[in-house]
Amino acid sequence: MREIRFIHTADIHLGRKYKYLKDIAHKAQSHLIDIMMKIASVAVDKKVDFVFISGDLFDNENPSSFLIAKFMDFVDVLNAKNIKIVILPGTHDSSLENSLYTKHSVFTEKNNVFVFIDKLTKKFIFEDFSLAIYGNCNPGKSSPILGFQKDSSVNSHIILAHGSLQIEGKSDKNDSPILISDIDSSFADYIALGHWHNYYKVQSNVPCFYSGSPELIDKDQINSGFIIYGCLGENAKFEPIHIGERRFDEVKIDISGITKITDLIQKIKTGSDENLIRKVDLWGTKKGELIGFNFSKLKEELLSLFYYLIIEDHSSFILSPNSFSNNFSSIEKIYYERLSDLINKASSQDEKEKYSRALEMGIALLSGNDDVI
Ligand SMILES: [Mn+2]
Repeated sequence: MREIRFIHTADIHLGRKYKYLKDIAHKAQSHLIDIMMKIASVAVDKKVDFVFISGDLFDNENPSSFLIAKFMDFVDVLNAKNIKIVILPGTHDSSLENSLYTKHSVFTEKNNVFVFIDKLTKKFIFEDFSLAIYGNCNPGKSSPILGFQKDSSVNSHIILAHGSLQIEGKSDKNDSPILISDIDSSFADYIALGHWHNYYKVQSNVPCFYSGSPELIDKDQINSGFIIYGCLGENAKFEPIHIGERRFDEVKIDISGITKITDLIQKIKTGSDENLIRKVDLWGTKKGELIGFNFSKLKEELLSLFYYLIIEDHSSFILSPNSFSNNFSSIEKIYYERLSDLINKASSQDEKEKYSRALEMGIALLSGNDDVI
C-alpha cells in the first residue's frame, strides 16, 4: 500500500461575524485567514499529498470576493507543492442550489481542488495513490457516512462527513446522525469528520476524528485549535497538531466579600494574556467602593491585558432605610425615598432596572465616589 499523507481540517468558518467580540470582531475575522495560511504551511512542511476540509470552510453561503481571493492564495500555495484539496460542503456553506462552490472559478477550474458539489459526486478516485475519497454533500436526516459503494479497484478508502456523532444526551438525532456502530463496520481506512468545533477522537477500530475548528469560533469551545496530520500505509498514524492561538475562559466572582476595587481588579486579571478571551460574571451583593462603580470603564482599562474581556454584572445592590441611621445624610435619604418610590411604581422590568441603577449610582455619587460615570 502506498503511503498517503494528509491534513484533515473542518469548520474554519471563514467570514465568521464574531459579534460577541464587538469592536475587535474584524480583527478576529481576518485572523481566520492567517490560520488558513498556517494550515497551508503545516501541509507543506509535512509534505502531505492531500488537505481534506470536512464542511463549513465558509461561515455563510455568500463569502466576500476578498475571502475568495484569500482562499485562492491558499490553493496556490498548495498547488505549487502538488498538494490536492478535497472539500465537502457543510451546513453553513451548503451545496444546494446556487452554491458558492459552483459560482467561483477557484472551485471549478483549479486542477488541485475537488469539491463534492452535487448528489452525483459521491467519490473521487486518485489512481496514482490507489485511493478513493467518498463524501455525501447533502445527507439530510440520513447518516453522512453510509450509502457509499466501496470501490474495489483501489486499495485505500477515506470518507469525509459532516454530521453529529450520536452520543446519548449530547447530540441531535435529526442532525445528519452518525452512529458509532456504523463507524465500526465501515470499510474506510480513515473517516474525517466535521461539524463539532472541538477536537474529538472516536473510540473505534476504524480511525475516525473530528478535527474541530482550527481556531476558536464560539466562546464556549474548550478543545478547538487543532488540525489532524494523518498517514495511511505501513506506518499509519494520526495525530492532532495544535495551531490555534485563542482561548476562552469564564471566571465567576462573588463580590460579596470584596470592598476594594483594587482587589476586584486583581481577581479579574489573574492569568490574563493577549490570546485569552475572558468572560467575567460578577454576582453577590455590592459593598464599599463597588457600589455604583462603572464596570464598563474598568473593562476598557483592563482590555489591553486580554484578547478580549467581557464583564457581566449580575450582582445586586441592597440598601434599606436602616442603612441611614448613622452614615447617610438627609439628601441621600430623600434621594433613596424618591427612587424607591419610582422603583415600586415601575411599569416594566426594564424601567425597574433603570431606576435601581440610578439609585445605586446616585448613592455612590452622593457618598463622594465620583468614579461611577
Ligand atoms: Mn461548523
